[in-house]
This record gives sequence, structure tokens and C-alpha cells, in this order.
Amino acid sequence: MHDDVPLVPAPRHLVRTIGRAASGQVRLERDPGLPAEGFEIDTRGAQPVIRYADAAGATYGRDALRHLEDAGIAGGILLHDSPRFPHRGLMIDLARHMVEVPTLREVIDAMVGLRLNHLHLHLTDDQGWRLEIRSWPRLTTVGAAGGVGGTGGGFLTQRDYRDLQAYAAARHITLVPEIDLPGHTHAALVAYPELAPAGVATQPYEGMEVGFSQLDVHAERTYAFVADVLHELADLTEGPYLHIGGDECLAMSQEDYLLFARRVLGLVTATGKRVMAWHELGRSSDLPPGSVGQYWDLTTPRQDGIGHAERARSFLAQGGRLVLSPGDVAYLDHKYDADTDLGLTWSGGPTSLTQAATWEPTALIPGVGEEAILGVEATCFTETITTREDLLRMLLPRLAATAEVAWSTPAARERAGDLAPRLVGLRADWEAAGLGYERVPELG
Ligand code: TNX
Repeated sequence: MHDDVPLVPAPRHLVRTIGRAASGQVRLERDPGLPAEGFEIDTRGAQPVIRYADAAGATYGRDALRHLEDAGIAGGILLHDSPRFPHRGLMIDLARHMVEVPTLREVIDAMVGLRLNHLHLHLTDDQGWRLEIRSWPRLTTVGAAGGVGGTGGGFLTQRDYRDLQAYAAARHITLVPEIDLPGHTHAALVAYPELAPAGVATQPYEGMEVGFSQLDVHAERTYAFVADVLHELADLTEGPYLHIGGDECLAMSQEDYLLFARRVLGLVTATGKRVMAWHELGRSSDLPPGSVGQYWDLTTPRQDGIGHAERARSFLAQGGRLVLSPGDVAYLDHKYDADTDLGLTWSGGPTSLTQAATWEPTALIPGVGEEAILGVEATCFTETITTREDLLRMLLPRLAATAEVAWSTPAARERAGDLAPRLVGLRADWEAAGLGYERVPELG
């Protein structure tokens, strides 16, 4: 008998016995001794039992038992499961094209089925500013009008944000808001030209280039602006982190970048929140302890002058940890293959389901092992994505692959084998919920 069960993520420990599986009413028992978010399923007795650590574990255990029952597994099962990494995330870019609240709710529905627990919202970029900031209203009355190609305007009100946060929290998901600074800020500069180094009004940006915009780091009003934004953001945010971007500020000198970093890191600390940022912020030696760097370069760090691996390790040296989003396997805005009708390929080519499923977090950056890794996060930038349908088919089924890398141990993944045949239960759930997914070749 093949020892495995069709579950994604692959479970940590599994014992199968001959004989009849339990059936009928499930007995739920809280067991505070289990690891956070963990659960056990026991179908060897007369009645199925789920033991769970906390509310998340109870949800995950119920989903797993339902998938086992639907798959018609013969015999009894004893299954222990708990996550490898505490941070299992997805980033959605609302800035290049707005993603509306009902779609974000559907994304959250898909995430809970994959045991993902952080939704990172990329709320601002050159093409649009997508969160209402009451003290700087033109950010959304002016800065939210368009997106890439001039389409996809819109923004979240603070009320929308709070409602979405509550919807996510009820599904064990924490929101991580990102305001990208000091680059990726053209939309803010269109709204408030006095924040730009040249101080002159410019037109909205509808292209897809990166790296050209920046705040005036020598003007005090810039810090008043950032302080106001971070204050309102911290006030809205229940989770511990504010993500402040820090990436691809290519037109700024090192000296100016470090000056800005020092000031803004102090402003985040003053809100009582912790810092999350893209790994380039590791250029700074002023990171507060507990800061989280998000690594977005490739599974083999490039030697391109930015010093990706070194920037990432700088977070560890300063008492922080890393979330890994390698561009060639965790960027779900990439094409599946050369024929996909949308998506990017900047990381060196398309990203198939198999590629998304078969990388090992501890094998990426020399010097970055298990303890240094807080978690794994998929990203979905939206330069080429304009509709709910396109967003869902870029995410699914690949998001299941990222979720498994984040949750399952290497031994469990090895034992379970290929991901695609184990997606049966999730595919049925996606179909029942009307969440379209890409029919990639691996699905058969
Ligand atoms: C890289 S990830 C970016 C984004 C783009 C994305 C497209 C990162 C720090 N920057 O600005 O939207 O690639 O895949």
C-alpha cells in the first residue's frame, strides 16, 4: 500500500492502519500541548477525532479530514501536522491595477484552504496610491485615478481596510500593509509635487518601468508626510508589522538612501510597530531588532552589484529574520510557460507549477539556515493582471505550491511526492467556490 494521502500541504507525520476507518460525527478536542496552528487527526477508533492547538489548527484539521474523507481513504489514519515556518504569506499588488474588496475576500478564502496566514498588500507604487490617508487626501483623490495602461484606478477607504482586516482575522490571516518608500512613489508625487526633489507637478505614470521615482530626502516636509502616513497606517493595523518597501530606489545615492532609512526606521519604531521591508533595506545599519527582510532575488542570488545575499544577511546580523520570496519560483505574476497570454518573465523565464513546488528555503542564500527564516511568501504583482479571473488563474494552482514549501518539512514533501496529483481536494474546493484556476499540464 502506498503510504501517502492526497493532501496539500503534505503532512508532517502519518501512520496508516488496516481496518475500518472511523466514520460519523467528529469529536473536536483542544490540546494546548500541540504546536501553534497544529492539529492531529485520528480515524483509527469508532469516531474520528481532531485535536487542535488553536482556532487555526481546528480549521486546518477539519479541512484535512474532509479531504481525506472525500478521497475515500481506506483504513485508519493517525496524522500529526504543524507548520515548518510561522510566516506563510501572499503579497497582492493593488497599485499597478486596483484589486477590489470582493476579489480580495475570495483570495483570502483561497488562502485559508492553503493554511496561509499573512496577506501582504502592496498599497502604493508609481502608478497608484490605494489607501485612504485622511491627513493627505490628495493621495487618493488624485493619486488613485489610474494604473498601468491608464486602467485599474480605485482605492481602499480606511473602512474598507478595517472590514477586510476583520474578514481576514476570522480566517486566521494577518494583514501586512506596505507603503513603498522612498522609491516607487511617483503617484504620491503627482498628488503632492512638493514632496519631489524637483518640486514640480508631473503627469501620472502608466508604464511598467521601475526605479525612477523618489521622495525628497532632504526636505523636512517629507518626514512630516511619512510620519502622518505611518501613524494612520499603524492605527489601522492590528498585526505587528508595517512594510515600508525600500526596494529599487535606483536614482538615489547611497548616502541619501541611508539618511532616509535612519529617519524612517525611527518613525516606524515610534508607532510601536515592527519593520518589514524588501531586502535592499539591509543596506542600512539602523534596522531595529526584530525587523523582517523580504528577499525577492532569485533562488541563486545574482551578482549584479546590489549584493542581494549580503543585504539579506544584514537583517540577520541586526537581530532580524527573513521572509523568502524568490523571484524565479515564488513570483506568481510570472507566466506559467512561454505561451501564457499574460505575466512577466524577468527572473529568467516562466514559472511552472513544478518549479514553484520544488525549491528548498534553506538552500538559497549562503549563511541563511532554518532559524533565520521566518517564512515564505508568494507575490503577485499586477502590471499585466487587470481582472479577477486573471488574478485567480495566476495564483491557482501555484499558490498551493508556495503554501506547501512554507508549511511542510523536506521529509514530508519527499514522502508525499509530486504535488499535482494531491491537489484533488483543493481543486474540488476551488471549483465549488467558483475560483477559476489554470489547467496546467501537470494536472493531467
Ligand atoms: C520586482 S519585488 C519588483 C516590483 C515589480 C515586480 C514584477 C520588488 C522588490 N520589485 O516593482 O512589480 O518585480 O514582478
